[in-house]
Amino acid sequence: MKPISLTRYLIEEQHAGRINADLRLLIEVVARACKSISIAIGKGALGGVLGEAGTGNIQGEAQKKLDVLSNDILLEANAWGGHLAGLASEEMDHSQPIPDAFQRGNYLLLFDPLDGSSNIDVNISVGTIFSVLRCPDGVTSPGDEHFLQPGSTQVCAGYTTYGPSTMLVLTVGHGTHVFTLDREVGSFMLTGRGVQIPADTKEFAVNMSNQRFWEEPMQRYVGDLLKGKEGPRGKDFNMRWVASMVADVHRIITRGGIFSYPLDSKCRDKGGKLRLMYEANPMAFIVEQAGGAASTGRQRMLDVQPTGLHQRVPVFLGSRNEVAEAVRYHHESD
Ligand code: AHM
Ligand code: MG
Repeated sequence: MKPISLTRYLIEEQHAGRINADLRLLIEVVARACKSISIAIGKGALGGVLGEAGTGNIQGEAQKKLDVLSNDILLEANAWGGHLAGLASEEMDHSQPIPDAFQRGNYLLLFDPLDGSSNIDVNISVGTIFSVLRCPDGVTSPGDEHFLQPGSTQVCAGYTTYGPSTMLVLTVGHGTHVFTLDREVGSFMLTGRGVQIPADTKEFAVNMSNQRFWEEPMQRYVGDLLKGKEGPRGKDFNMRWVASMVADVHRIITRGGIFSYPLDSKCRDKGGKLRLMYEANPMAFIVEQAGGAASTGRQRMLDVQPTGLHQRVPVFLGSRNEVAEAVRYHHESD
C-alpha cells in the first residue's frame, strides 16, 4: 500500500481532534523549512555551504555556514505563518517574539537548526531538532521566561535526519511516527506509524574518550557493560557513536539502544553538554512516545523545570529497561 503524505497524516490528526489547524500549519511550515535545509546540505561542496561561518553563538561555539543558513531558513519560514507567538534557537542569544508586522499565534517554537554540525564537512548525518510549547495565556509578546516550561508540557516535538535519506520523526503526544522524504515529489511520506523502541538492548552510545572525566556511577555503569557476558549484566554489549545526536537517536528509534551524554568534569560547571530545551526535551518526548525512557540519570527528563533557555543537562535515553539500569547506578551512589 502506498504510504500517506505528512499533509494527509496531519489532516487526519486534526479530524481526530488530536491537533488544531494552527499546529497542523506549524508542523507543515517546519517540515517545509527542513526540506530547504536538506536541499542545501545535499549540495555539499558544490553549494558553497561547507566550512566555518566565522561567527560564534551564545554557547561560545564556532558556527558553521550551515548552522547559520539553517537557522535563517527556520526563522524566515516561521515568522509570517500566524501560528507562532515566539521562537527560540540554540544559535540565538535570546528568544524572538513574532514581529508586530505579522499576525501572532499561540505557540512557541524552539529548535536546534543543525545538530551535530561538526559532522557537516565530513558528509556524515546531521539533523534539525524542534519542540513546540503553548504560549502562556495572556502573553502577547513572549520573553525568554515564557519558554521555561518543563518538557512534559510540549505539544509537539520532532527531528529531521539528513542522512542517505531525509527522514522526519514526529510526535504530537499520540505515538511517534516516521516520515521519509520522497525527493522526486517533495513530500514527506509516512513510513513508520507508532514505532516502538525495544525495551532491552545490547547497544550503547557514548563518547568513550570522556571516560576518565565521568562521575563514579557512570564509570561503574559503563565498566559493567564492558565486562560483557562474564560481568554482572550477563551479556556482551556493542558500542556506536556518530557524534550527531539525531543520528544516534534515530538508530535507537529504529532498533533500540541507550544514548548517553553524562555529566563529566569538563562540562560539570555548565550542567552537562547537551541542551535541555533544544535537544534533551524534544528527544525525550519522542523517545517516551515510542515506549522508551529519558532521564538525567537522577530525574525523568520531562519533569525538569528549566531555569535558562540555553540550560544544559546530562542525558540518558532509549530502551526503557537499559535507561532504568543507568538510573539505578546513579541512585546507588547518591
Ligand atoms: P551541536 O548542537 O553543537 O552540534 O552539539 C551537539 C552534539 C550532539 O549532536 C552530539 O551527540 C554531541 O554534540 C557530540 O559531542 P562530542 O563531540 O563531545 O562527542
Ligand atoms: Mg545540537
